[in-house]
Amino acid sequence: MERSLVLVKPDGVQRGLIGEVISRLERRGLRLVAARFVQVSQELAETHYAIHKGKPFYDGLIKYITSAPVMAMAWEGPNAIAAIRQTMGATRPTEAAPGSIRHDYALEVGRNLTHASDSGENGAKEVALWFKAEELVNWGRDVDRWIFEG
Ligand code: IDP
Ligand code: MG
Repeated sequence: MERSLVLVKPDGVQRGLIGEVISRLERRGLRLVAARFVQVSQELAETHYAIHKGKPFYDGLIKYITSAPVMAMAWEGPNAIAAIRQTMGATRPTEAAPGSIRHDYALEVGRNLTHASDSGENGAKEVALWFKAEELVNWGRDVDRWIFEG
């Protein structure tokens, strides 16, 4: 079972796409673990995007993610990392697969609506950065056995 941080970034929130993102992840069969609507601080933004520090788009990225509230969530499931990144689509919306969120709703890489963790290890790290342990809900659904093979 993998976990991923998912953010509906400020553009997604402003455009009323929180429900669309949640709906697509639910429909995929993923299980929600935690959710928090939050105005991102400069400090959290810099820690979250530390790997991109020094890149030409870094300052714009920090400005973007702190510009308005985001919907932060943790989702889990088998192959959650690959499944969620596929549902989001490639980083550049014009390279995102048809039917993915970034393909269907976005045009520019700097306004690409969502964040999803890129590995199981980073998923665990990012979920721990954005949520306290007591905010993570351990639960099961009756339908899990029809979605999760194991
Ligand atoms: P990801 O969100 O698909 O994992 P990353 O390469 O980790 O993509 O980049 C993080 C975020 O930084 C992207 O989602 C996008 O918002 C922004 N970004 C990445 N590359 C560029 C760029 O060339 N110009 C502007 N923003 C960028
Ligand atoms: Mg990334």
